[in-house]
Amino acid sequence: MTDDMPTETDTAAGTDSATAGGTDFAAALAEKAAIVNETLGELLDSRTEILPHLQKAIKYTLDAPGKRVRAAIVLWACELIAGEINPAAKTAAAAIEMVHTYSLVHDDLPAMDDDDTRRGQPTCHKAFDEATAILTGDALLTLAFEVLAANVEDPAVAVRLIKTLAKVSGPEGMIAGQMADLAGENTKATLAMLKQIHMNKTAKMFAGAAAMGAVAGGANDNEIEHLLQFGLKLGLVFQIADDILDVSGTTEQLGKTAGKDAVQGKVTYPAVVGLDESRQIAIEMTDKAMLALYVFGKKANTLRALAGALLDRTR
Ligand code: GRG
Repeated sequence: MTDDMPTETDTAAGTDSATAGGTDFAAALAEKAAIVNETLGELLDSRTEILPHLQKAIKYTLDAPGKRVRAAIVLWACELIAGEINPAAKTAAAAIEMVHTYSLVHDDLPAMDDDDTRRGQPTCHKAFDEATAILTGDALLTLAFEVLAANVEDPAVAVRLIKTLAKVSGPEGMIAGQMADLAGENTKATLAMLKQIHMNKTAKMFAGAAAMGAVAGGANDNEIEHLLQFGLKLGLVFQIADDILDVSGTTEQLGKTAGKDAVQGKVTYPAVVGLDESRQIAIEMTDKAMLALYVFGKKANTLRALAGALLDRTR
């Protein structure tokens, strides 16, 4: 669906991407991030048997200033469907943030991307040690599924959320993308390979976030499918922007080491098609993301603003 479902009048055409729906996007994201942070704090504080050293490392990584984009998408998608954020959406948002944070902790390890800086502070294995960082990632990953099972009231909703998160983050999702990303280093990649890596490594988590919010909000299958497609396209925009920022941004601005992709011979959009073409593809993908929202009309303006903001992001 979606790719063949245009008509400009159905989309956000003419909407100012940064202020769609009268929304100041940065403020809207900050508001959602605050809800996510509060939920993460409550969920962690109620786990009293985590050993202090592990608890410290988990808090160190989770409390660092991540953007909380995936978690915010869960909340926005729920709001779109249900008209409000419910407890299941808050738990789902916290769970996807935990899985995302685990992936960053493991990605930064010497065996993977070997990085010293993340979210503007020393990476977990630098601040603690490698074993602690491995266990911190493991703890975040397992805790995410535990909180979904334990804290989402309706068992049918809980199972659907667990299934979705496992699917998009697992061996047919983010882990597949990470594997292909590592295997692709210093090889001559085609555009098709690049798309496949970005789809798995990044876009599926965005799709999962949108679908989880929809499920938490009680969406029907058609609504879930449209939000899933929106998330996939949005995730691709996010990753292309990330590739571009790695070339054009600074370490201070990004909170992680800039310029690493070229040094490591990563398969990125700028490496495969150049900067100008990368930007063009990101713009086209943003349009496709917005088109997937046409069924929701003006109610989806915040998500449209998100797509515009991610295209133009600077961190
Ligand atoms: C280790 C299984 C495993 C997977 C790692 C997420 C990932 C896969 C690797 C991190 C490196 C990278 C460039 C991933 C692509 C996705 C991405 C741009 C992650 C960074 O997400 P942001 O910018 O980070 O949302 P914050 O810190 O804001 O949460």
